Amino acid sequence: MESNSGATLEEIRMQTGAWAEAVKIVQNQRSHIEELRWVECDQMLFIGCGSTYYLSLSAATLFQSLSGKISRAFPSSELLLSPSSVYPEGHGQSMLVAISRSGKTSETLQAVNRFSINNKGTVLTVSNNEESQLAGMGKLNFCIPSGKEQSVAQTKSFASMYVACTALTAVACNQSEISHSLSKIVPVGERILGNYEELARETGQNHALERFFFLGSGNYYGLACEASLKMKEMSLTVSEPFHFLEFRHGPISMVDKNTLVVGLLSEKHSDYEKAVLTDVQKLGGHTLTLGENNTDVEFNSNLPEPVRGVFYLPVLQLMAYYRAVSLELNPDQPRNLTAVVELEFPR
Ligand code: F1P
Repeated sequence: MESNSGATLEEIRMQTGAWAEAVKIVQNQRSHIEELRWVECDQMLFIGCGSTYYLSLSAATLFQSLSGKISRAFPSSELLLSPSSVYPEGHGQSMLVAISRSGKTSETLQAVNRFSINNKGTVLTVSNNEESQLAGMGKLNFCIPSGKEQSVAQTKSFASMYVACTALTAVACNQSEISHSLSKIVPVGERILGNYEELARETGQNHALERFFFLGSGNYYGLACEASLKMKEMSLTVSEPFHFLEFRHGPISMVDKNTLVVGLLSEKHSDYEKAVLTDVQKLGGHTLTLGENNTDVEFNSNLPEPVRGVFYLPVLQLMAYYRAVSLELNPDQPRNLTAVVELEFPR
């Protein structure tokens, strides 16, 4: 089965080149980013669909924690269907970061159009397709072509755009240590890929596991959502994400010996987070932890926490890939999915 599903595997394994390009592309526009009218912006909005919505969730949380500015994420469609939930009454200017691998998803294009026509503020875009409409719609456009993919499910593209959002946040928030640390992520990523592909394969191929939960708090919640989506899209497996401590409030009733709970551990609150996983183990469930150290998947990066988000992705992407292949599914072409959703909207 691996022979006809090579694109996804290659894209996951080769993603660190796209991480490096993302850092470069953002840092090349450093002076333009610094010139944006950040102080006049009342709120940051991050939007996307599917994977790029989950990316937005993580990016908005990171941006708010480093800037102190209100930062929220929405599915692009909410700017069209529920604008009152996006723009508070009497609010001033927003800064919109529109994220899309293809740059062609019509909900995202329409949301940006509507935002601009209604003078809501400044638009920035993050994508992988320099020929797309979206890549020309922002005041600044961060396009990472080496993140482009053949596969339908996003892996390296997601990671490249996530790194771009981290780099953008670092420059916008004047966090020079984080900007500098981003130049060191590639060797760490390559080491993680090299050290843990076997673990990802064994876990993915373990058919005794029937359902998966991904737990993450803060900016790791969006990444937990994305990891869970990979499991669904590629391997058609029942999978759900939760904020760590939410798991005890109902979902834990699903735990049995056929359950794997994956913990995207933070540095600050790992004691609280590990306690949830201990509860899972007491109920006979299995756990897998990722984090800087003292975890099943150790990053050992010695880099500041805000740059570590991307390190959670490769092993979880590989796990979904190997599960799909072991179930004789083609991860390059998930069931019922197209790479881009293009809809007609009334003008
Ligand atoms: C968004 C997206 C993908 C998903 C699916 C449909 O695309 O939701 O995340 O895998 O194939 O489209 P994009 O706007 O990021 O190109």
